[in-house]
Amino acid sequence: MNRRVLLGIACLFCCWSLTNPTKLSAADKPNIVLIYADDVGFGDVSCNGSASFQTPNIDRIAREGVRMTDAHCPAATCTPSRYAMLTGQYAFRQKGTGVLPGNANLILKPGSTNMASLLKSTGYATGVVGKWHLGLGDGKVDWNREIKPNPNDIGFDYHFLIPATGDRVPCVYVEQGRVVDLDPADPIEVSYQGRIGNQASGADSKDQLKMKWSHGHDQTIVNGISRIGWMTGGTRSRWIDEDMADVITSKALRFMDENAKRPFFLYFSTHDIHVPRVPHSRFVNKSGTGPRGDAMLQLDWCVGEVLSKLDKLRLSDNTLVIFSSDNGPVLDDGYVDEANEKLGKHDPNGIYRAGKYSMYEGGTRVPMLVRWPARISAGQVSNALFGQIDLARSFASMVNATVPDGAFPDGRDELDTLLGKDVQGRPHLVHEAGGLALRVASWKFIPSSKVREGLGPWTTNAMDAPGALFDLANDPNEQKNIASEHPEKILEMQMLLKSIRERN
Ligand code: NG6
Ligand code: CA
Repeated sequence: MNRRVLLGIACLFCCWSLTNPTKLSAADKPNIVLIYADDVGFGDVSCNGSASFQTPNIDRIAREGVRMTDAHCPAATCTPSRYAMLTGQYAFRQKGTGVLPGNANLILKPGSTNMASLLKSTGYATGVVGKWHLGLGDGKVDWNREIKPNPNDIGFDYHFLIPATGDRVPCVYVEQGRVVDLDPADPIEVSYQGRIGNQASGADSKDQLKMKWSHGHDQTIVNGISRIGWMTGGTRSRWIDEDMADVITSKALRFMDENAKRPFFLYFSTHDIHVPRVPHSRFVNKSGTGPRGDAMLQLDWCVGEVLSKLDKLRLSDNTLVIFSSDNGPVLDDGYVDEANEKLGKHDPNGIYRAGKYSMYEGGTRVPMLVRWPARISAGQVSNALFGQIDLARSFASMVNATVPDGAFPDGRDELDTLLGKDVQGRPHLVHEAGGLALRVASWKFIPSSKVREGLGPWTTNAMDAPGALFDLANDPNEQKNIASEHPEKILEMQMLLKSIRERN
């Protein structure tokens, strides 16, 4: 080939690259930092309207990128949302994906494709830091040895985990398959069947508690807080809740430092603002709304640390940063922490109805902020319908990876929506909260006869058969059930939901 022909090909390639800005060559693979907060509602961030306290670092992502107003986690609780986000498969298709106990086995199977394994196969360094809640090991977990399989076996090069939740035993960190700083002379045992050992519990030693439980959470006391489940041993390894944000943030920053020279994917899964809400003393009483708001300030600090690390490493321009949440907000989720009493005028769910555990919008419509200066113009607001279920396939598209057959079965390539270019987004989306609800354009169909309501877990709202239909364009707060006026729409949505449900 002569030089002219080569030059011509190079020019064509340049033109193609410029006209296809979302398709990158391998050398341009952006870093991906997915900051996944816990139980943060649509209205808990000031860029979505929280006026009670400010979240300037979280807001910075929106200011420098896209703020999505109609983005949803797959489910209204943690485990199914995370399972679905990482596998691109709705959790209802897979048994055992409900909220897991702290000794559950790993529900992502080694050998099957997930977001991390796909990115790893294209050369990414992959890490998960923070809340896991997708189980560990296989069979009875022995916390005193290497626990396998663990995230290393499903596509993460590095992990530093809160194994389940902050309110579930074992209250220890797991790094690369092992409990951190375990004293072999003080082995750990965990039970969700019945009491083990002779440690104080929340039920019988209330005087030892620094934060009282309101429902559940009355078993083993760790760090003055009683938890769900029983544990003995591992005294030296037990976490201090007040230090948790500092500990996990430092691990996230270290992962970025160590992988600054290659494309990396960091799944930074914060504990905040899940219960127990026990932020570090530097955030206590700073939000004016009690521990829940203080935990939001702490979360905002964590986000700030991540963003300034990217600045310092000069990686901000070519890093896709996403901030979102695993389910909607909740006030009293089992501890007496004044979440209701100190709420004031704060609207954790913004203008939406209900929150965590609910099929109403508040259950799954979460903050979704996306920044990638090299490819996304700043200051956009997108009202496109978007589901986190699409993240894995969209990342695959972004890095030009081939998705293996059968992987990410419910996910769509919504990269253009993520980048603010497609203003429509998904044609339909399933919400999972016990039962299933369906969105099609602005229509919302809730077939269930009982739906959790409010910002606490224990209230239900009985609906009239055949369920409820709302037009979110006119009624974003889902107040006016127009099912009886639109029997044909109900039928159409029932059929679509049935066909999605039956698809494998
Ligand atoms: C519930 C817990 C709640 C929380 C939730 C899981 C009780 C009474 N309630 O069972 O406190 O831990 O599970 O939250 O135990 S999630 O965000 O991880 O899904
Ligand atoms: Ca959650």
